Amino acid sequence: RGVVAGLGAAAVAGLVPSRLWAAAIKPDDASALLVIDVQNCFLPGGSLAVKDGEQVVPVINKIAKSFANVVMTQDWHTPGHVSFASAHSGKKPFETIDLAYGKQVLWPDHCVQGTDGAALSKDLAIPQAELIIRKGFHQDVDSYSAFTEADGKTTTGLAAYLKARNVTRLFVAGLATDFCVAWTALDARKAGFETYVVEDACRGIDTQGSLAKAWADMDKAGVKRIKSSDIA
Ligand code: VGL
Ligand code: ZN
Repeated sequence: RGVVAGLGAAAVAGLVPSRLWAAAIKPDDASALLVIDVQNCFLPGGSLAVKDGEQVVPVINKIAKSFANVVMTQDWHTPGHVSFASAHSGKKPFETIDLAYGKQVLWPDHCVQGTDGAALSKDLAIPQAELIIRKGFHQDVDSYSAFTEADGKTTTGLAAYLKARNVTRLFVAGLATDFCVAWTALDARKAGFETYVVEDACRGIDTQGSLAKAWADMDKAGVKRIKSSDIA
Protein backbone atom coordinates (compact mmCIF):
# COMPACT_ATOMS: atom_id res chain seq x y z
CA ARG A 1 0.00 0.00 0.00
CA GLY A 2 1.66 3.18 -1.13
CA VAL A 3 1.21 6.90 -0.93
CA VAL A 4 -2.03 6.96 -2.88
CA ALA A 5 -3.73 4.41 -0.64
CA GLY A 6 -2.49 6.31 2.41
CA LEU A 7 -3.81 9.59 1.11
CA GLY A 8 -7.09 7.88 0.28
CA ALA A 9 -7.43 6.58 3.81
CA ALA A 10 -6.72 10.08 5.09
CA ALA A 11 -9.43 11.45 2.78
CA VAL A 12 -11.90 8.87 4.07
CA ALA A 13 -10.93 9.80 7.63
CA GLY A 14 -11.76 13.41 6.78
CA LEU A 15 -8.18 14.62 7.14
CA VAL A 16 -7.91 15.56 3.46
CA PRO A 17 -10.86 17.22 1.73
CA SER A 18 -12.25 14.57 -0.64
CA ARG A 19 -12.10 16.95 -3.60
CA LEU A 20 -8.30 16.83 -3.33
CA TRP A 21 -8.21 13.08 -3.75
CA ALA A 22 -9.99 10.97 -6.29
CA ALA A 23 -9.02 7.44 -7.21
CA ALA A 24 -7.80 7.08 -10.78
CA ILE A 25 -10.23 5.07 -12.86
CA LYS A 26 -8.59 2.31 -14.83
CA PRO A 27 -10.57 1.05 -17.85
CA ASP A 28 -10.57 -2.77 -18.00
CA ASP A 29 -11.77 -5.32 -20.56
CA ALA A 30 -15.35 -4.74 -19.38
CA SER A 31 -15.05 -1.03 -20.22
CA ALA A 32 -15.73 0.72 -23.50
CA LEU A 33 -15.23 4.28 -24.68
CA LEU A 34 -18.14 5.63 -26.76
CA VAL A 35 -16.98 8.44 -29.06
CA ILE A 36 -20.11 10.31 -30.07
CA ASP A 37 -20.51 12.17 -33.39
CA VAL A 38 -17.05 13.70 -33.83
CA GLN A 39 -18.01 14.62 -37.38
CA ASN A 40 -17.14 17.54 -39.64
CA CYS A 41 -20.65 19.08 -39.47
CA PHE A 42 -20.20 19.56 -35.69
CA LEU A 43 -16.65 20.98 -36.01
CA PRO A 44 -15.50 24.49 -37.04
CA GLY A 45 -16.77 25.29 -40.52
CA GLY A 46 -19.52 22.67 -40.23
CA SER A 47 -23.22 23.38 -40.70
CA LEU A 48 -24.02 22.68 -37.02
CA ALA A 49 -20.64 23.61 -35.53
CA VAL A 50 -20.45 23.14 -31.76
CA LYS A 51 -18.48 25.92 -30.05
CA ASP A 52 -14.91 24.74 -29.37
CA GLY A 53 -15.88 21.31 -30.68
CA GLU A 54 -12.43 20.70 -32.13
CA GLN A 55 -10.97 20.83 -28.61
CA VAL A 56 -12.41 17.42 -27.78
CA VAL A 57 -10.31 15.63 -30.40
CA PRO A 58 -6.89 15.60 -28.67
CA VAL A 59 -8.54 14.78 -25.33
CA ILE A 60 -10.42 11.84 -26.86
CA ASN A 61 -7.31 10.61 -28.68
CA LYS A 62 -5.42 10.66 -25.39
CA ILE A 63 -7.97 8.80 -23.26
CA ALA A 64 -8.64 6.31 -26.05
CA LYS A 65 -5.14 4.90 -25.45
CA SER A 66 -6.46 3.48 -22.15
CA PHE A 67 -9.29 1.53 -23.82
CA ALA A 68 -9.20 -1.87 -25.49
CA ASN A 69 -12.82 -1.30 -26.59
CA VAL A 70 -13.83 1.83 -28.49
CA VAL A 71 -17.12 2.35 -30.32
CA MET A 72 -17.80 5.48 -32.37
CA THR A 73 -21.07 6.90 -33.59
CA GLN A 74 -21.97 8.81 -36.71
CA ASP A 75 -25.10 10.94 -37.10
CA TRP A 76 -26.27 9.71 -40.53
CA HIS A 77 -29.33 11.47 -41.88
CA THR A 78 -31.24 11.09 -45.12
CA PRO A 79 -31.54 14.22 -47.30
CA GLY A 80 -34.66 16.08 -46.14
CA HIS A 81 -34.60 14.36 -42.73
CA VAL A 82 -37.46 15.20 -40.34
CA SER A 83 -34.99 16.89 -37.92
CA PHE A 84 -33.99 19.48 -40.54
CA ALA A 85 -35.74 22.88 -40.34
CA SER A 86 -35.56 22.97 -44.15
CA ALA A 87 -38.01 20.05 -44.26
CA HIS A 88 -40.75 22.10 -42.54
CA SER A 89 -42.08 25.16 -44.34
CA GLY A 90 -41.85 28.35 -42.32
CA LYS A 91 -39.56 26.81 -39.69
CA LYS A 92 -36.08 27.99 -38.80
CA PRO A 93 -33.18 26.12 -37.17
CA PHE A 94 -33.40 25.86 -33.35
CA GLU A 95 -37.21 26.20 -33.37
CA THR A 96 -39.12 23.17 -32.13
CA ILE A 97 -42.08 21.21 -33.47
CA ASP A 98 -44.29 18.49 -32.04
CA LEU A 99 -43.90 15.16 -33.78
CA ALA A 100 -45.71 11.88 -33.09
CA TYR A 101 -42.91 10.84 -30.69
CA GLY A 102 -42.61 14.20 -28.91
CA LYS A 103 -40.87 17.54 -29.13
CA GLN A 104 -38.22 17.84 -31.84
CA VAL A 105 -35.64 20.61 -32.09
CA LEU A 106 -35.15 21.57 -35.74
CA TRP A 107 -31.58 21.80 -36.97
CA PRO A 108 -29.71 23.14 -39.95
CA ASP A 109 -29.19 20.38 -42.52
CA HIS A 110 -26.30 18.29 -41.19
CA CYS A 111 -24.60 14.88 -41.42
CA VAL A 112 -26.27 13.82 -44.65
CA GLN A 113 -25.31 10.27 -45.56
CA GLY A 114 -22.14 10.01 -47.63
CA THR A 115 -21.25 13.72 -47.49
CA ASP A 116 -17.97 15.16 -46.25
CA GLY A 117 -19.89 16.84 -43.42
CA ALA A 118 -20.95 13.42 -42.16
CA ALA A 119 -17.40 12.06 -42.16
CA LEU A 120 -15.62 11.47 -38.86
CA SER A 121 -12.90 14.03 -38.06
CA LYS A 122 -9.69 13.12 -39.86
CA ASP A 123 -7.85 14.11 -36.65
CA LEU A 124 -9.29 11.25 -34.63
CA ALA A 125 -6.47 8.78 -34.06
CA ILE A 126 -8.11 5.65 -32.62
CA PRO A 127 -7.09 2.76 -34.84
CA GLN A 128 -8.43 0.12 -32.44
CA ALA A 129 -12.03 1.41 -32.69
CA GLU A 130 -14.05 -1.73 -33.33
CA LEU A 131 -17.52 -0.55 -34.32
CA ILE A 132 -19.14 2.51 -35.85
CA ILE A 133 -22.84 2.85 -35.10
CA ARG A 134 -24.76 5.02 -37.54
CA LYS A 135 -28.00 6.57 -36.32
CA GLY A 136 -30.73 8.94 -37.45
CA PHE A 137 -31.08 7.19 -40.81
CA HIS A 138 -34.85 6.72 -40.61
CA GLN A 139 -36.37 9.68 -42.48
CA ASP A 140 -39.15 10.36 -39.95
CA VAL A 141 -37.37 9.64 -36.66
CA ASP A 142 -34.37 11.41 -35.13
CA SER A 143 -31.84 9.56 -32.99
CA TYR A 144 -29.61 11.51 -30.62
CA SER A 145 -28.92 8.37 -28.60
CA ALA A 146 -26.55 5.68 -29.76
CA PHE A 147 -28.92 3.10 -28.24
CA THR A 148 -32.55 3.99 -29.00
CA GLU A 149 -34.15 6.27 -31.59
CA ALA A 150 -36.27 9.25 -30.55
CA ASP A 151 -39.48 7.19 -30.86
CA GLY A 152 -38.26 5.57 -27.63
CA LYS A 153 -38.47 2.03 -28.99
CA THR A 154 -36.45 1.43 -32.16
CA THR A 155 -33.05 0.06 -31.10
CA THR A 156 -29.71 0.55 -32.84
CA GLY A 157 -28.51 -2.81 -31.51
CA LEU A 158 -25.70 -1.23 -29.47
CA ALA A 159 -26.82 -2.47 -26.04
CA ALA A 160 -27.06 -6.04 -27.31
CA TYR A 161 -23.64 -5.75 -28.97
CA LEU A 162 -21.97 -4.47 -25.81
CA LYS A 163 -23.66 -7.09 -23.63
CA ALA A 164 -22.63 -9.84 -26.04
CA ARG A 165 -19.05 -8.60 -25.66
CA ASN A 166 -19.37 -8.58 -21.83
CA VAL A 167 -18.98 -4.80 -21.57
CA THR A 168 -20.55 -3.38 -18.40
CA ARG A 169 -18.90 0.02 -17.97
CA LEU A 170 -19.18 2.88 -20.47
CA PHE A 171 -17.28 6.14 -20.82
CA VAL A 172 -19.00 8.67 -23.08
CA ALA A 173 -17.25 11.53 -24.90
CA GLY A 174 -17.84 13.68 -27.98
CA LEU A 175 -20.45 16.04 -29.38
CA ALA A 176 -22.76 17.44 -28.33
CA THR A 177 -22.90 17.19 -24.53
CA ASP A 178 -26.54 18.25 -24.30
CA PHE A 179 -27.91 16.14 -27.15
CA CYS A 180 -26.22 13.02 -28.44
CA VAL A 181 -23.83 12.58 -25.49
CA ALA A 182 -26.54 13.10 -22.86
CA TRP A 183 -29.18 10.97 -24.57
CA THR A 184 -26.61 8.20 -25.04
CA ALA A 185 -25.53 8.36 -21.38
CA LEU A 186 -29.16 8.33 -20.16
CA ASP A 187 -30.00 5.33 -22.33
CA ALA A 188 -26.83 3.60 -21.17
CA ARG A 189 -28.11 3.88 -17.59
CA LYS A 190 -31.55 2.58 -18.64
CA ALA A 191 -29.83 -0.41 -20.24
CA GLY A 192 -28.01 -1.09 -16.96
CA PHE A 193 -24.48 0.07 -17.77
CA GLU A 194 -22.27 1.84 -15.25
CA THR A 195 -21.88 5.16 -17.09
CA TYR A 196 -19.32 7.96 -16.99
CA VAL A 197 -19.33 11.16 -19.02
CA VAL A 198 -15.86 12.66 -19.50
CA GLU A 199 -16.75 16.32 -19.34
CA ASP A 200 -13.62 17.87 -20.85
CA ALA A 201 -13.90 15.41 -23.75
CA CYS A 202 -17.33 16.87 -24.65
CA ARG A 203 -18.70 20.24 -25.79
CA GLY A 204 -22.34 21.37 -25.85
CA ILE A 205 -24.69 23.25 -28.18
CA ASP A 206 -26.70 24.89 -25.34
CA THR A 207 -29.99 26.01 -26.85
CA GLN A 208 -32.90 27.01 -24.58
CA GLY A 209 -31.17 25.83 -21.41
CA SER A 210 -30.37 22.41 -22.86
CA LEU A 211 -26.89 22.10 -21.34
CA ALA A 212 -27.88 22.67 -17.71
CA LYS A 213 -30.91 20.40 -18.15
CA ALA A 214 -28.75 17.65 -19.65
CA TRP A 215 -26.32 17.66 -16.70
CA ALA A 216 -29.23 17.69 -14.23
CA ASP A 217 -30.91 14.75 -16.00
CA MET A 218 -27.66 12.81 -16.14
CA ASP A 219 -26.93 13.45 -12.47
CA LYS A 220 -30.42 12.25 -11.51
CA ALA A 221 -29.97 9.09 -13.60
CA GLY A 222 -26.71 8.19 -11.86
CA VAL A 223 -24.37 9.12 -14.67
CA LYS A 224 -20.96 9.88 -13.18
CA ARG A 225 -19.30 13.10 -14.35
CA ILE A 226 -15.52 12.81 -14.55
CA LYS A 227 -12.55 14.54 -16.17
CA SER A 228 -10.08 12.98 -18.60
CA SER A 229 -7.37 13.30 -15.92
CA ASP A 230 -9.37 10.87 -13.72
CA ILE A 231 -8.69 8.09 -16.24
CA ALA A 232 -5.46 6.16 -15.74
C1 VGL B 1 -26.63 16.18 -32.58
C2 VGL B 1 -28.22 17.76 -32.96
C3 VGL B 1 -28.64 17.10 -34.09
C4 VGL B 1 -25.51 15.70 -31.71
C5 VGL B 1 -27.04 15.49 -33.68
O1 VGL B 1 -24.63 14.96 -32.20
O2 VGL B 1 -25.51 16.05 -30.51
N1 VGL B 1 -27.24 17.31 -32.21
N2 VGL B 1 -28.05 15.96 -34.44
ZN1 ZN C 1 -28.61 14.98 -36.23
